[in-house]
Amino acid sequence: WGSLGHETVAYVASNFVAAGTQELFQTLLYNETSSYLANVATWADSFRYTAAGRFSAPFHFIDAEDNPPTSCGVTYSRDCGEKGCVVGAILNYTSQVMNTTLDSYTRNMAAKFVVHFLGDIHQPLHDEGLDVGGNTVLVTFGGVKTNLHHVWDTNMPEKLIGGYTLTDAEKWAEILTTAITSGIYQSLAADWLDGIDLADPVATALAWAEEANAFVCTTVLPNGVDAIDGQELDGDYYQAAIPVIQIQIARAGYRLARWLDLIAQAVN
Ligand code: DCM
Ligand code: DCM
Ligand code: DCM
Ligand code: ZN
Ligand code: ZN
Repeated sequence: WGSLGHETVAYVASNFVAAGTQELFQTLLYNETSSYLANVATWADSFRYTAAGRFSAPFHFIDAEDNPPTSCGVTYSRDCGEKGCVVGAILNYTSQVMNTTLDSYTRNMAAKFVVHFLGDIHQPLHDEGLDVGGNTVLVTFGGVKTNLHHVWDTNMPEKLIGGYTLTDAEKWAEILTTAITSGIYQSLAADWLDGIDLADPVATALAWAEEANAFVCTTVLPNGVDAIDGQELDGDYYQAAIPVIQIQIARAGYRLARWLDLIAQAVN
């Protein structure tokens, strides 16, 4: 996701975490405001473009070697490369946040990675290897040349909300929070937490990756790459994608809240 998506995931999570969780993460992140998660949600994207952070670039995705739209699926042993992937990164950085013998610099960085990677794993094209996660599929959106990955990360969320400021993210998060507590997601949200197991972060994250990757076959590439190659996607394609983007941001935020709650329970 772009900054709007990541910050919205973070705000949704802040709306659901327990008081003790908020306290722990405000301390780890040196931020006592209500934006303590949103303010660090895009840090991992800046870090990966620095020399010191290059190692973390593969941690933002898992390149499923499936065959959409015929066959979708994620396998840890097959798809998590030797340089790492988002599933392994969630495992490693979750363990670092919980390790109170580590220094606060390391745990601060780990907390920022966890907030970011739970967002990215819910973007369908971050769980797909085809055409470098859609990066080499050239399309237009509103007449502007871009690529399929960027359309999902940024163009479609920003068209929906009309901007990408922190305030835009906060507003979108309020809408999704209401949908979870009393709206279209109310009957579904409890199931979103099924299978969450802090003792098995790989199984937990793989289930999230599988669920997001399934949308590559149904919604991202329903008729294959050739059907959208060079096409304008601001039309029927956008209309079909929006419900998927909305539910994936909502799920990511709700699950991030529970994941941070479980971490805080284990640490406190
Ligand atoms: N980005 C950045 N610096 C750059 C290029 C991109 O911070 N030089 C950010 C903005 C994009 C985001 O990276 O929206 C995409 O990364 P990801 O989907 O891994 O979060
Ligand atoms: N950004 C974004 N959507 C845009 C333009 C920029 O998410 N349409 C992000 C990418 C950069 C950050 O905002 O990381 C700052 O962008 P800028 O330098 O364009 O203000
Ligand atoms: N990306 C991905 N899968 C890949 C490579 C990259 O999901 N195999 C994502 C990470 C960024 C975006 O695509 O969100 C652009 O990546 P980069 O800036 O590394 O080209
Ligand atoms: Zn991306
Ligand atoms: Zn990322």
